[in-house]
Amino acid sequence: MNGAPRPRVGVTRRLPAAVERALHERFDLVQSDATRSLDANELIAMLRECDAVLPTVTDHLNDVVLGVAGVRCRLLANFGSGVDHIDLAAATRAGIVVTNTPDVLTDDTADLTVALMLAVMRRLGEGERAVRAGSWSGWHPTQFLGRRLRGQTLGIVGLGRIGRAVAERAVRGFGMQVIAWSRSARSSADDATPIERVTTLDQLLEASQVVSLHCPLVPATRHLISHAQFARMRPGAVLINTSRGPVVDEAALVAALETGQIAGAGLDVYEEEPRVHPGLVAREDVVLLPHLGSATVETREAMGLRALDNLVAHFAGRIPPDRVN
Ligand code: 8YV
Repeated sequence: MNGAPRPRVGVTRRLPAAVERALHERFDLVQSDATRSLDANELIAMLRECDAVLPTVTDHLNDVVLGVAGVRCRLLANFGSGVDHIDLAAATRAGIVVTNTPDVLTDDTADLTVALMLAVMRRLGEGERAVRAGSWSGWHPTQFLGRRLRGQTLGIVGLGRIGRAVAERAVRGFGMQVIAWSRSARSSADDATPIERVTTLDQLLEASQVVSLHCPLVPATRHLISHAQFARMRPGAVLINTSRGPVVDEAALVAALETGQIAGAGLDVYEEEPRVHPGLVAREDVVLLPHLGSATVETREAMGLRALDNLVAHFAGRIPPDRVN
């Protein structure tokens, strides 16, 4: 060991062991042992004590937290792709670089989206609950009949990496037709998967049997799907959300389900996690998962190592590869 002090890195949650080992080899870690997220005062203390912080989606790094005096932290190496829990403008004002972990979670999040599509369309939650409750009376020709995916139209809102990966699975694996709408008009020239781009969200909602959300949460996408949008959806349609809870107006979703405006929903994310709207919990036609999109051993390790790459680049004086501000 030479005498140069190692950078001090704050880690807000326990991470997969391989990631913690890799971080430990390079940095002095200030790590929370708590199984909960840090509160504002704890986050501020970490920002003041550390050269960089590795936060997760449950750490609310808002303008108050990032605007305090005496912050030593110069990098927020987020563990995850979405950075809506970080006020990017406040971070920039405070001279803090923010990075994320794209790519590595694309496949797993797309897989989970397909799992939710199948679960809702084939009524898996309902059937599983019946078996567990002992209320299953045996096979019956018209019991728990769902809808097949093949031939249905899937509408993808937000055609980024995950949206494209879902489209690929839907077309190649399930014989669905895919249409897509994005706020940004990115070229799809590189796509081997046939995806028809529509020019308005309403067009997509009116044509889709399954609507799946894959846009980031930014001011323009908060409550992107609300009363007016549910009114546009087809009566038998279902909504899948593996992006961010506040993209959907949950009260409007409950109303749309109650009035039969739509036929079901599959959700991995919620407006105020971990709280789930009681009107959703009560329904059989809704499948509810606890924010599992990237929750595999492989991906959580890869996310940690990608955050490590950003830390290493930063402390080597380079621009981190996944800079977002
Ligand atoms: C992560 C996610 O579990 O990457 C994201 O944006 O929503 C999830 O896959 C979460 O962000 C971890 O902090």
